[in-house]
Amino acid sequence: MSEVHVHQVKPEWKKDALIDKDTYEKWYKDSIDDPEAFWAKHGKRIDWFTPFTKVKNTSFNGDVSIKWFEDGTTNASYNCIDRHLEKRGDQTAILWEGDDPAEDQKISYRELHEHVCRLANVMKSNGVKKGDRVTIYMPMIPEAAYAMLACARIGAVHSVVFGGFSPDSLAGRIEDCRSDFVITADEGLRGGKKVPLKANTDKAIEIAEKAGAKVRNVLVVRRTGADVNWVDGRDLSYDDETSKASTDCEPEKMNAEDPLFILYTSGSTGKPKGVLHTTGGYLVYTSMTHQYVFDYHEGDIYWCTADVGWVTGHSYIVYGPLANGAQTLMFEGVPNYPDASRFWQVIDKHKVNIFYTAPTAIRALMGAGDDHVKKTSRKSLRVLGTVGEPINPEAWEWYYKVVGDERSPIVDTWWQTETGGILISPLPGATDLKPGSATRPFFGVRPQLVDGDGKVLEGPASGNLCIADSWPGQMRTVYGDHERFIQTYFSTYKGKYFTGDGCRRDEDGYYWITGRVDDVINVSGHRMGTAEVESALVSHPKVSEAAVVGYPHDVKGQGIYCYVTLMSGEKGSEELKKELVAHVRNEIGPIASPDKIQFAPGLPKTRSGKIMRRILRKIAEDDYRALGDTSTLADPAVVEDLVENRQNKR
Ligand code: 6R9
Repeated sequence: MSEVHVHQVKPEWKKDALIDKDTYEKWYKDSIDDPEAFWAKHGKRIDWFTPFTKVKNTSFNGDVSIKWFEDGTTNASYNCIDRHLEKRGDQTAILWEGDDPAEDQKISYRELHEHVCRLANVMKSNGVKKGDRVTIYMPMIPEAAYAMLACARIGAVHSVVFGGFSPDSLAGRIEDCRSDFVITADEGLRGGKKVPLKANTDKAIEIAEKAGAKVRNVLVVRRTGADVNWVDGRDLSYDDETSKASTDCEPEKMNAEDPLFILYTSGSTGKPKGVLHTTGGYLVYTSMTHQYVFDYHEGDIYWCTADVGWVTGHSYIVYGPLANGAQTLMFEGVPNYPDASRFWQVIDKHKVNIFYTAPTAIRALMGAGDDHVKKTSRKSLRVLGTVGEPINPEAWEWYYKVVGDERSPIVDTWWQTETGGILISPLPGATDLKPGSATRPFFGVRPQLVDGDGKVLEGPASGNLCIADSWPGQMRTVYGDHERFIQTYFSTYKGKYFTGDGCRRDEDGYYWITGRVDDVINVSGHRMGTAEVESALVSHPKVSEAAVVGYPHDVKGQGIYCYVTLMSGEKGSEELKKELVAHVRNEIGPIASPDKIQFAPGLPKTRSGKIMRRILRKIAEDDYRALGDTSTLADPAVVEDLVENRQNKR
């Protein structure tokens, strides 16, 4: 291994930091020794209508049951808005920066309250009740946050679907949670390009209704003003409806364990799972991690560049920051529009103090050259963060030196849709940094490394990353399929939550995530099940079989490599490759676009018919000399053809 360059906590990072080294060690120890007492104390950081008397009631065995603060009642929207009105009514809550640099908007907490109440009343008067599922398919505009908070206010469960997903993907998600109310926009705008959200929604509903779903209403926000198809009786105009609605709406009294949202995410098998998060524990955990991981201080301008379609947008654009009364910047655009200095321009324009983005963006901007960064000031920056995939030390150092001018610590935050919030990360004033390591666990988090036989490894070691005990932000179930929840996360290693990630722990107890150990690939920080891409490919009439693997990609982290066997009589061509790429984009969305397609007369299979992905991964990485034992293959000759025609020759 190359030598690790340790960046010690600088005196100026420590100076006003909320947590220093000693406090971290003490709090961490307390949180592990007595979780009940620790979380009883920190559970009070949010406002409760009825205070909880029970703190932790969790089991990772048997039927797996996770309950936090179970007899308390509260409301997420109340905590993100109402409780700030007295002190911060006129302070900005959402700082919106449009795709077009000339467009921006500031929404104060008081205005946020008004917008959310109006929308909540519109939903109520159109029959949305506590417990109903509402699908949100939106661009990054303030109305997306209003929609989430309005659901939370009336106790409806939101399911946000990323605006880049196809009508098919949207249909599957509407169908799975039987959602009968959809909120969308006429069109989205990203990097100067329009995204036909309403047209996609219309198609999705058609598909979903064929499968038995029924959508009662579609509420449409006007973003570009495009002329869109309108279904009378079903479609509602956001402007018309909200302008008539009252600006007062009592927040619903929610039990701590009442569902807050469902968010679909990819796994190694089957269709995407509806990850279910509940109210109290999620809010305690996201607000607490937001405060301590980013060393958030009152008045800071905070910017997380994620999309609300992903969990990072839920926890660290909307719920965490707003629960803390922060000014959260919401960005509609992309990093390279109008040019590759956009992020740094926005930082200067709004004097951003805390900036949180993804390694894939950092690598892409690094590739665009330092000039784009250096022509901006970035003096306001105090803390930098990354999330979504492992960050390579080169990109880390560039982020640290060129973007941060060596003034700001980088928090490399490891977590998952399932974990609700950050589990492993440095704290700016407490943790010495090692580029590429997510460093140490957050309070209350007990990581364990486990070998293939389930043995817990001590000291420096490499293994599969598990978490030994529950934390308040953890998912509670897979929506509608608790058995799948148990099978996916708690059956591989008895009594432990298995993350699906591989990990190394070094001699200082630092954690280094090495990537997924299952059939999930991480493309630009987006999780993709190889099985999903395979099923999209085989739905093409000319394809008989497909196997998909990830391979190292300079910018995306991992690229999508597809081995495709055609129906007999069909011939592979460049044309057909293009057709297949378009087909997959159409089935899932642009984020699933194959990077490489290799036509293969046969796939390497064991005698029992199992595709040997290990071999396919090696060939895709152009590392075919290390193929290992191929003697168990039904037909070892197929491997020669695959190697001969590999698409990644170096
Ligand atoms: C928040 C989010 C989760 C998977 C996770 C892991 C990878 C996320 C990481 C990281 C290394 C980090 N991942 N953060 N790997 N270092 N700091 O990304 O959720 O979309 O569910 O993805 O992403 O492999 O298992 P999600």
